[in-house]
Amino acid sequence: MKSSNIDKAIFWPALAIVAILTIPIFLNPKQGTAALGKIHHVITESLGSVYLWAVIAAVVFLLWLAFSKYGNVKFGDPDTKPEFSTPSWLAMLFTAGIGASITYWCGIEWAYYYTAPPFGAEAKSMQAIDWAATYGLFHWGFSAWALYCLPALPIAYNLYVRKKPSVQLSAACEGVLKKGADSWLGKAIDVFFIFGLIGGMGAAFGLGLPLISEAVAALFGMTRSITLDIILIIILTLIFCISAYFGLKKGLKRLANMNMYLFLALSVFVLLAGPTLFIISRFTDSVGVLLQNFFRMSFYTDSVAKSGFPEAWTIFYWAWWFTCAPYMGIFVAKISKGRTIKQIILAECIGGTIGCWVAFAIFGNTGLYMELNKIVPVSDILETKGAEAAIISIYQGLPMSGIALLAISIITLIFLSATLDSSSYTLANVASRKVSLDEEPARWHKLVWALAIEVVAFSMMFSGGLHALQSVVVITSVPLVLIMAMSAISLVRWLKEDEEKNRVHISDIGATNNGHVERLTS
Ligand code: NM2
Repeated sequence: MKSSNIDKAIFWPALAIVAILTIPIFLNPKQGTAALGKIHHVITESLGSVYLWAVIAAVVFLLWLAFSKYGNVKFGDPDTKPEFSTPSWLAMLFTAGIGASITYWCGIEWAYYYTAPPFGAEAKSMQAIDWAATYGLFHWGFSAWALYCLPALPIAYNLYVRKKPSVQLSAACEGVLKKGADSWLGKAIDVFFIFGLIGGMGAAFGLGLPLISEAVAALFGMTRSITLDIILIIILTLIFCISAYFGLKKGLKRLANMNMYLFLALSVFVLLAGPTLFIISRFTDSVGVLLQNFFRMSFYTDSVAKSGFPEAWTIFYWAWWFTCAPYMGIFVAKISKGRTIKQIILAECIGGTIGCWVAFAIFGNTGLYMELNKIVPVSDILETKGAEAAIISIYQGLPMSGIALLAISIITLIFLSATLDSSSYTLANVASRKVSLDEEPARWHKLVWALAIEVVAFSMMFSGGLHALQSVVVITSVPLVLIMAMSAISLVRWLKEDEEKNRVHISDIGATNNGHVERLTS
């Protein structure tokens, strides 16, 4: 691909808003972050409820779609067989959507809720323990995966049923774009997609890097420093450049898959070496608390006591899943030829949830056990030394902690390089004109987006840490709430339109040709 293939109407505006977001932070970290915090506050104050309603709407919409007559609509011709076996398809779905951020949050999320619980509970009380062990399952459960799943459907429908060779988010919204994906509104959608993804992946970086840094420091008995952080960023960028310049894309993909097995092995190790019975019974308890309170948690705005919990956590998390959802949608669409709407919905919402729940149950409850039994003062470490040190202290409380620390550093490092590679690839594709599905974007173009992600991550790390990160994620997610709704409406329009054009009821076709909808006119 030559430089002339850059879509200037997408590339420059996207780069410009990333610069507008980060330059003030670099110029004046304190004031820059405070300004971001203000915007964040205004958004969550005024739009907080919108996020909560949007997520529930996504869950209800997908439930309806999966079990409606459209659930059997197949992505491809009636005789199209799925490209990948179901187990590897499920594994790919999970690996694509979950990266370094799970290695971070599954160990420590509970501690924030334990010390500052929701619903007016007293810090470190029995109720706080219940919420602490449960909220992680909520923020990484089926509501979150419903957001991930939503864009995959219109993108895949456009690709395999309408047979349009585009995976752009704007193309997935064409059903509601009067002037098509090439209109200014279409370009704006792609610009906002880029903006959101850089915020979402920047956040994964802003958390993952300090975690590796802390683990490496603990392994070698040093204290974590900016120099170590910078060395690690350089190593990561080098891995990225080597893979991009020497065409090691397949190698990196294989490495990312192996990484999942490594993470699985570490989970089994922690399950067995940690408090096995507590993990299982506390998880069981938490599932009960979640099912009992699902709607309460889903609609919790804390409108009178105003503890700030929903804004700081639930809305931040929904925003984060929103920012990464279209990227996930593109990937899922590409690997889901031959699957049905219902299969994708169930695979993501049930399969994805189970994957996250296993990690949260094992790592989170191990930390909680250490805290409650005074083996490691996790919450004190969180308060005095920060989240990374607290996560590492949990590993240090396990037998063979050196191996566990080495494993978590390698796992997070590989997660981050794979994320850098695949998100910069997607960003470069979206910011290019008429790239066919298999055409590779220019290496320099990928490098620009990889650097943009790193710069955003750096700005978060060296300004307000978690607060800056939450602000950036929330700010970058706003347009995506509307865009995701547009893509869902677009899908329903297409489904109805195509059903009419066939002049046959889809469920009637379902009996004869496996639910595939064929457009007579395309
Ligand atoms: N989510 C899952 O690399 C990553 O971990 C990004 C973050 C949306 C919270 C995904």
